[in-house]
Amino acid sequence: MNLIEKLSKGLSKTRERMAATFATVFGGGAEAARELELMEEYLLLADVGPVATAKILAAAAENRRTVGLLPAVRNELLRLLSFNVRDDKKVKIFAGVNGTGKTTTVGKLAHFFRQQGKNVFVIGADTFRAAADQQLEEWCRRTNTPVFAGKPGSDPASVVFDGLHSNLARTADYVLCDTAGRLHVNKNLMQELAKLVRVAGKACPDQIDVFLTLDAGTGQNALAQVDMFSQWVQPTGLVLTKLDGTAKGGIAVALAQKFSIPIRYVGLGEGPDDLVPFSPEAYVDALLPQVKNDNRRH
Ligand SMILES: Nc1nc2c(ncn2[C@@H]2O[C@H](COP(=O)(O)OP(=O)(O)OP(=O)(O)O)[C@@H](O)[C@H]2O)c(=O)[nH]1
Ligand SMILES: [Mg+2]
Repeated sequence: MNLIEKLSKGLSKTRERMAATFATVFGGGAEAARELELMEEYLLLADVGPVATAKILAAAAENRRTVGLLPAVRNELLRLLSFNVRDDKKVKIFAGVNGTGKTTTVGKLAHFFRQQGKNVFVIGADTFRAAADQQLEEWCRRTNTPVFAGKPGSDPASVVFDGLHSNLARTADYVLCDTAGRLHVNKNLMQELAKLVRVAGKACPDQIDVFLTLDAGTGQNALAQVDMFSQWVQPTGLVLTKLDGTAKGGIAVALAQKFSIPIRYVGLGEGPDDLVPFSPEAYVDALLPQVKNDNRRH
């Protein structure tokens, strides 16, 4: 299965929910007002959110006359989701709320980079959860990636400091750093994360990406998570996990509309190959229902 097929399969729950209605209305010459109503309903059900939905439909209104509503919305979505990704940083710190998929993403990304022949080093700075180091070590064993995991209870910033000053970090193309899950409303834990990122930045100036990991299934709450994390650290990228198991795949659009933080990777399952770099085209094609013959003029 190629990446587009994978993403398309992952988002099928979102898409299939209304595909039949869509085919009837868009393929059957319904009135323009009904099309608009349906498109709005579709975007809201996919969890694009009311603000982004209103903006997309307003922006699509102009083009709609010439190309039809569906292609106009498609263009607007592509515009929203296309980011200028600045150069890739060597050190990638994964942060996020508990259970969003940080450790799994580190494992999958290590696999992804290893397949490209890159040297990867992993730092396990989740010293909070008892079995965190074992989970990470198991992932690294599968991908043959060296890992330095901090002792349970130790200061995560010190773990990152030690890890980044090791020879393995120096010679690696990429260093992936797993951190403990934390609630965005817990001030102490957010301070701890800010310190960890500061320490990493001192060890490797200008080489730090902070990737905020979000569970696509949490819907609009993901917006609050980005908001709160951004008050403590500056996320340079978002990772949207569990897109395979949700009918709320449209959250990527809401995120893109609200924050100018690029979505970098999406998680589409629990296996090592189930992580793909975010592609706006693949995402939009997988999100929107495919309707044939939508070339009518209004
Ligand atoms: N279906 C699916 N499951 C995922 C995906 N990413 C992670 N998971 C699962 O989600 C669960 C939590 O993943 P973890 O990687 O442990 O999450 P975490 O953010 O490290 O969790 P904490 O360290 O406890 O905060 C595991 O069962 C993973 O297999 C994904 O893209 N799709
Ligand atoms: Mg974890």
